[in-house]
Amino acid sequence: MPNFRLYGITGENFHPGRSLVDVMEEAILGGVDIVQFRDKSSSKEELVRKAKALRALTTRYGVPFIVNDHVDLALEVDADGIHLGQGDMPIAEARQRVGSRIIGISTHAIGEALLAEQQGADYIGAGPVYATATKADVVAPVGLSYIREVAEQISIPFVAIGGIKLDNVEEVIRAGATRICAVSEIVGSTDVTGTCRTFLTKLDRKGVDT
Ligand code: 3NM
Repeated sequence: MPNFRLYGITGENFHPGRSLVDVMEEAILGGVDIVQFRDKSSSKEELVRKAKALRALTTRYGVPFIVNDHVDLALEVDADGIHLGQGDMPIAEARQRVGSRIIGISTHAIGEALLAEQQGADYIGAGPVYATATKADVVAPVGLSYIREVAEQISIPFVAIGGIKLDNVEEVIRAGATRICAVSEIVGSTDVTGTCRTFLTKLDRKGVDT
């Protein structure tokens, strides 16, 4: 799969009055280099409309586009991949459906991460590092120790997620994360582009301020 460092996920609740495409375009301009459409509340028609708009945007910028949960939707809009939760369809079944497209899966414990790698996931999410209100049904925070474990034991790309902010990301990076995802901190920002740039600067510095 293409390399990435700053993983952007949509979160429309965090930017009332601002369009989904505008906010994600600002994120891409700030350096988000993979975009996931995550939407737990829209109707089928709305999901298709939004996913198509994001597909057009990401194609324009040459950024991979991932759809959360909905394999049919991912195929319908020709997304580059899908992202699964632990409760979603098994990776083997997803692989049959999406072929060589990217498959990512959320993991919250090292056993899940090892299994995902063994079953052919292209990348994993590792989290939630900190408490988050963005994902309703998420497990308790797994902390930096999980990031250290994954960094040591997993060979496929992993992205740290969950409660990551500009003011705590350095310790996540120092724990071994080279890829970061933040939802509310990015899409809820009054300066989406600037926030993304600052995340990337911190990644460049490997979490060490000089
Ligand atoms: N997945 P924020 S945590 C979508 O741990 C998601 O699998 C998580 O949002 C996981 O950056 C999370 O606003 C929400 O905390 C992340």
